[in-house]
Amino acid sequence: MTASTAVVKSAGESRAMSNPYVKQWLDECITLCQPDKVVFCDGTPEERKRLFQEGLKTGDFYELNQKKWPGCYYHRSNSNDVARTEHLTFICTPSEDMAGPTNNWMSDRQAYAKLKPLYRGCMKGRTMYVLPFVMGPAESVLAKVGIELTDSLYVAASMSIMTRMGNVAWDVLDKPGNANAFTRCLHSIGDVNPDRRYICHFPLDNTIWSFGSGYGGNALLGKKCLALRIASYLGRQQDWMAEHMLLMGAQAPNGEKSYIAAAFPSACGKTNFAMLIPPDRYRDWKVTTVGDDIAWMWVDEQGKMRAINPESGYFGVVPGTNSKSNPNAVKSMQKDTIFTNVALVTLDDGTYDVWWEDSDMPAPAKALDWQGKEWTPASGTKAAHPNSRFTAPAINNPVLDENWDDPAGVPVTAIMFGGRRSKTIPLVFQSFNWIHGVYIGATIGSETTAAATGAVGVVRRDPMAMLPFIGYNIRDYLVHWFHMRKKMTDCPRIFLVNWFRKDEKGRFVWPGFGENMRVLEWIINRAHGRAYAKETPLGWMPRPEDINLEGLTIDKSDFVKIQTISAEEVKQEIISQEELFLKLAGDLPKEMLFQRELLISRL
Ligand code: SAT
Ligand code: MN
Repeated sequence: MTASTAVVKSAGESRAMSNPYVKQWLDECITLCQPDKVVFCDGTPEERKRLFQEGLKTGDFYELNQKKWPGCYYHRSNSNDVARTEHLTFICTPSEDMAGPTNNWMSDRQAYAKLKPLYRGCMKGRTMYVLPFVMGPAESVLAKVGIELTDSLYVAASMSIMTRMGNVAWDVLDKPGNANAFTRCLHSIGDVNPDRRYICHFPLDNTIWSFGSGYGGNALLGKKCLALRIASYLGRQQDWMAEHMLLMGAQAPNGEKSYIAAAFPSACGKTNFAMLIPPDRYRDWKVTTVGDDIAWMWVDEQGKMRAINPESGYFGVVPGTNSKSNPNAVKSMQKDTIFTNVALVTLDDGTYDVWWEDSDMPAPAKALDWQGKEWTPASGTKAAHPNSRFTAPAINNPVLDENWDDPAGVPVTAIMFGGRRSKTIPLVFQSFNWIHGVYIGATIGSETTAAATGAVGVVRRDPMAMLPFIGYNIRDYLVHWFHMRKKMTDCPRIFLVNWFRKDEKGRFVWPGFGENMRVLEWIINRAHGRAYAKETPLGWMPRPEDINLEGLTIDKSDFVKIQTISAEEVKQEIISQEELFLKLAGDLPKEMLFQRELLISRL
């Protein structure tokens, strides 16, 4: 440790220093980064308040009007730093085969050598925040501790919302045999230069080094980096799964409760689905949220699959969120929330308000846009960045599930895969069995939207919606999915859904949003062995009379239309899956080949 570093004495400091592994790693990182000051965070609401106050001075935060937005703050990130940078994200292992064909790979030694000079002295003149956190309820069999060292106030405040932070983490490390069981997360925003930006994962060392970005998925290292990439690697070693899935509860009028895990690629409405409000006709049903982004799943002693949400907050897309599209998200962000990269509006009394496209509020006459530039409705540009975000505590969610924090997790009744597909893929079908379900999940595709750069409407394969998040070789990941079945006495039923199928005039046929409840009801009834389905080449499908269509603007013939399977279109689909299969070259698990052949022969 350099003599010029001031370590702020606190309870957290003494707990950190009493752990020899933490102490040694911390000493190394302080010597490398040379911060002026080291602050140990405890994750309390009082501390978060102090971080916000500090941020008002440094310019990291703006305080919103506290009457309208109690406890809410605004943050603007660098305009070159507003989304995850998959091309700068690496799995760093001795052999390239460990990372596999879908990840960027760097040798671990090379990565350390490349990044060390970047970190050297990078925190001079800055404060290093030490963030001890737990992913998952601390008493859960899957709970994982991480410690993030960061020079970003925004990251410190955000992590205290998104994770269980503070003493709870030191307590887990103090249990016998746990002292060294933590993910070492080193983060610096550096000079936010994309040419010096690296998000590196070292699964063999349980280590993450992130440099040069302050954006959520790149910088809140508990989220995608730990809870998906590192965790998926650990899950493979330890027989559990880390998946990019929402977790929701659905309680039927008779009190029966089912839990569903669902994987949709980005921009397919995961957060909206996890907070779904049943339509009037389903008033006696209750839908509740366990999680909106990540599920960790394992097999319990009875051979049943259970799941926890490792996070304790939501980091959701803001534009398009309003009391029609997602009333529960609107309520979740009403207090104690950080808004990032939306538009900032100055009110008459000089306090600040926020605005975004498709919010409940009409556009303001003028505002500062997400880049801090003067904006008016005539500007012809977006005021809020399409990927602007809210960071809100889970406890704000009015439909938070009563078991969301239960260390025993929730039982998983069904797994859904989905994507945005204007043709070919029907509204809903069930896989014939687990292996067929894995094939369906592994081959899901989604059409690119205007929110992302590049051509719109191109189908991109995104296996299990995990393409950028699998922390090891996709071949082994798929084999792991097959292997998990062998551990279960009975397994969740697997379904594919597509809310986005269009008619010949290019209009969405299915009404979506709360009406997805009708599909959910069929899925739940199928999973419990109660609903009828007919066999088709793709899987088990409901007939119009098997789904409640009462009171909808669409009729049975519309329903038949979006359930139609065209052999020609499915053949095209199989051909377009080749792109993914070729990437896996000689490594494709045989089950995948068999499933494809069986599908072809069913046509
Ligand atoms: O990658 S982020 O966590 O920033 C957002 C997301 O894709 O869920
Ligand atoms: Mn996500």
